[in-house]
Amino acid sequence: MKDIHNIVILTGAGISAESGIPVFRSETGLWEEHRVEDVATYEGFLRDRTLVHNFYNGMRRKLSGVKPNEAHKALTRLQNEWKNGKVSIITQNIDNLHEAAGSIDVIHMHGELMKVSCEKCHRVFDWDRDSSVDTVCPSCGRKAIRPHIVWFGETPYDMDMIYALLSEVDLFISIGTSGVVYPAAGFARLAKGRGAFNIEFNLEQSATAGYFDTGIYGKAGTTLPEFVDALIRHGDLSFLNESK
Ligand code: BJW
Repeated sequence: MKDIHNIVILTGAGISAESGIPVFRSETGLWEEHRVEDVATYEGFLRDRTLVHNFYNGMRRKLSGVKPNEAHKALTRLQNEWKNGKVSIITQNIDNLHEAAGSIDVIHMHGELMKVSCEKCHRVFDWDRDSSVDTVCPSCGRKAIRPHIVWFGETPYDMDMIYALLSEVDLFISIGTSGVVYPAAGFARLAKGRGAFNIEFNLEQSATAGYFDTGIYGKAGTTLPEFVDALIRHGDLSFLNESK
């Protein structure tokens, strides 16, 4: 097994499930009362801006009582204690639980619930209250505020930075994502192409399980802290062979 320097971590809704935030693709998922087309596309926003503002207002309010879990904390520990290279966290999640756990430089490729942006001047603002069609942009003064969320058909954020990280990754770890939404679902294949060792953490095999060298299945709040502890102690993945 090759030496590990740079670690890239991709997280999805499953890492926040044990904090009480429902995942997307389940019977009780986040879109349960709405069609995805209505609340997760720009066309849906054009059809009914009030509905979409209120949908994300509800999510933003719920987030205020939510705390990071052991999986978020384990990633912060890895960032703090890994001395052989860089640990980069890319999240598809719009919650702020990685930051609440103390992680730094988190890339939110699908946007952030605690931010809004202006459709006219394109500035982004920290936002901890409700927004509506009448909300005035703090910068240009126009009523053109939208949730700072990447909807289907829109370009995710920081893709240049993400591709640069994936071009120098030695260990790629995917946690709690179903692997059905692109471009994130393609990162494991890119990392493999670069020669990385790929590991997925999930309750079950994801749609992209074929691109992973190994999978660790169970709740991330239990499996991830154990893995991070072993990785920091060994400095490599030799413990994976020992545990077989
Ligand atoms: C646990 C656990 C525990 C549970 N422990 N695990 C046809 C083919 C290919 C692609 C396309 C296509 N047609 C259109 C596209 C593109 C489209 C796409 O991928 N569509 C697919 C549905 C087919 N993608 C886009 O439009 C994206 N943009 C784009 O591609 O632009 C072009 C471009 C590409 C590259 C460079 C430049 C330009 C934008 C995608 C935006 C996604 N936005 C959302 C948020 C919506 C708003 C909201 O309501 O919040 O992001 S959708 C939603 O899905 C959200 C998530 O981030 C994302 C991924 O979901 P995630 O995180 O995987 O959650 P789940 O619920 O699916 O899975 C949870 C997992 O956790 C499960 O596996 C569980 O088992 C596990 N789990 N508990 C460990 N305790």
